[in-house]
Amino acid sequence: MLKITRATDPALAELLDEELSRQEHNIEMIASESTAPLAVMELTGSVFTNKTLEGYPGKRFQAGSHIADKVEQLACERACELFGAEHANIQTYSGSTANYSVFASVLDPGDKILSMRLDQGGHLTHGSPANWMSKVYHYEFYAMDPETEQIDYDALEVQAREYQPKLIIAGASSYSRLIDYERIAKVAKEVGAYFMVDMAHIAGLVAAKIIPSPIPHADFVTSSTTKTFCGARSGMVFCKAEHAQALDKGTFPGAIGSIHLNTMAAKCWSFKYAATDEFRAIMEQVVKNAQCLAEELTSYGFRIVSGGTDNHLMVVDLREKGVTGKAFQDALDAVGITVNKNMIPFDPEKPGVTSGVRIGLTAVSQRGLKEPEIREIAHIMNCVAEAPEDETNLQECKQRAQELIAKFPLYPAGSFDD
Ligand code: DSN
Repeated sequence: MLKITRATDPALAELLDEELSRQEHNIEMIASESTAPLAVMELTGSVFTNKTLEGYPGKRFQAGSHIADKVEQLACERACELFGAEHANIQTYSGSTANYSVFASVLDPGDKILSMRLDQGGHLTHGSPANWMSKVYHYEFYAMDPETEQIDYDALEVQAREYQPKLIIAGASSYSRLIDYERIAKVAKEVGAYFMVDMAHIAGLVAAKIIPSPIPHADFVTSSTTKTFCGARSGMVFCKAEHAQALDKGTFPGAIGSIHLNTMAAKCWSFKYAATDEFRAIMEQVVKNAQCLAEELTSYGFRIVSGGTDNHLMVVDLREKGVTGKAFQDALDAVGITVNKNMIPFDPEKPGVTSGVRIGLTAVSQRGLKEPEIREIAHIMNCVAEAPEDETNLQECKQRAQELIAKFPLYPAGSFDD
């Protein structure tokens, strides 16, 4: 696959080889990651990269669009069927631009948005002061109930009534529980707000009907197409038919320029693949593996935020183990298990240190790992936490991790041979 790069830029080809080897030999458990199927790789690098196109099928700004029009129409039809949506716009480049598309569709500068606290699971583009959206709109944030570490719906309702936002956002980057979309939709309707769900993390589980869908309840549903959806590095937005015109205008020309037709073709393939029994079986195993890991880690004395998980991820409170999120992340990295440090709700530590890590099960489930392997990973994690600075311990853990993952190839043998 890298034949020409190898000949023309050996230094870069070497970095690609190193990254392939890193992914192959490591146990990748970053919750926002998955492994793109080879068809997605193929289509992402396809001849559609060459075509510049703006507008919508039948209303383009450039000629030569009749074939691309068919791809976009097919992709939108498949997307709507897969998710049971009334309208899909799949021109956005990522989950972030999917969110910007919705803001551009229905909000004016200065409008008020109510969204989930970033340090309790929300997303950067939902109003973090570090994100430029915070300069455009006014934000208030809802929080977790300190007891349950789940969304405090009563408080959210009070906030919505007092704040009178124009948009309420649900959806998160590190929230392991199901969200009561119906309840939030009800309060959004009561206060006259639009309701948007960012399902980026859980889109694959929703597509496979493993967990409830936000589509029937929300005005807009945004997503990236990586994460549990296991597709191209891109985005998608769904909405009710009544908002279709606003969404299309808000997306182009409102928020983006020309389409990335190469990733659109890859998304089109994924919308077909996500309807298969094969994909559904992987998604089922993702949740089983996540629940297995949560139970095992609990048995070793780790505390799982909110007590468990209903989806592909969990946030683990490490305080009982006497190790910070950063130290545990680095020690796991040294043994070849990749996770990320993560704030726990009401975390006393700084964001660069944290008291927790976030662990996701999508990529390992795609590789075929099941409960016995997950139990072994939990045991390795516990050994690492017991002595994160002991080099001999880390070496032993690394050997066990490598032996385990070597039995589950990242891609079929020979996939990247030239
Ligand atoms: N929000 C980041 C994450 O969940 O890792 C990337 O989308």
